[in-house]
Amino acid sequence: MMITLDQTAEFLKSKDNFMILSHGHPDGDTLGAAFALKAALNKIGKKAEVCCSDTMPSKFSYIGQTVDEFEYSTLVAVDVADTKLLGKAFEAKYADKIELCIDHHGSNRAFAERTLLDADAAAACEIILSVIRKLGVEIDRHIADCIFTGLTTDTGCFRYSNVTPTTLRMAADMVECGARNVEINTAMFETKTKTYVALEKLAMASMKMYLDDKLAFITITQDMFRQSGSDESEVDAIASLPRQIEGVVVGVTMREKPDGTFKVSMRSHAPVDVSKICAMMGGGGHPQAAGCQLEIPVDEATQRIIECVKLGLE
Ligand SMILES: [Mn+2]
Repeated sequence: MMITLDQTAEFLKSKDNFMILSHGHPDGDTLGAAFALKAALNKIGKKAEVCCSDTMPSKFSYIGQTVDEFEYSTLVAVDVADTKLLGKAFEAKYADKIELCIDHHGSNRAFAERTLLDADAAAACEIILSVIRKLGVEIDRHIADCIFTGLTTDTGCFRYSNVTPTTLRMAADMVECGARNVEINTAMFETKTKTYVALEKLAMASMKMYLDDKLAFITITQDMFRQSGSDESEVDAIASLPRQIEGVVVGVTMREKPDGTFKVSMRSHAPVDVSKICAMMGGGGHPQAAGCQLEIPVDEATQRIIECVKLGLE
């Protein structure tokens, strides 16, 4: 059932002991949204913790720390479009128990008992900020940091087509409330680990061009993770690279998982809608940033993606 902002605030006020789930392979938006909501619930006297099936990358440690276990009575998911995205273990454990999902993916599968969805929001953090305001909670510096983190990371530092005047006003409000915008943007977009730089070099060397150079395609193998000392948590920043090339309209980053299957991240320039292209392969996401999973050999996976992108460009 789809619910409104008012109904969401009423629901949160009527419950307690919240376990807030982020999606697996967590990013700044899912974590920022989860920890901002936790802080707001704490401020109105509720118990709340954040759980994630994967370890938080250390660059987000200023936002908070996830817990492994929590005696919860209310299960909430944020920035989660599909229970698959919770990660395998969490999907099995929680998929059918989620009472509220707050999300901004148009592809949201409405798996929760209640869903607050705004597909026009650039980040889940936009919706969370509206929820927090509706709860009447004052925005302190910590909440401002959390919300700002989600806004800036899901918009590529306010550069992507999902940015609206609302996004920018909210970001300005967060800075006014004390968000450390310079430090956060530096940590998110400038500082790179040595292992990331080593992985980026290998990834860029793997890049191939298809479809009259409209499609740039990076493949990251398990061997590249071993060689660079990097891991999956550092792949997100690479996904935005292929689209940066002049003339490229779709950028694909395909990475091999330890079990030999592939996770595909797709980025595009408007009007090409990669959520539709990824939907052809069982995935989804946003018009300019989407993904899917493929359980076929690398050559087949590459061909399948090229074919689907070709259809999407027609
Ligand atoms: Mn998001």
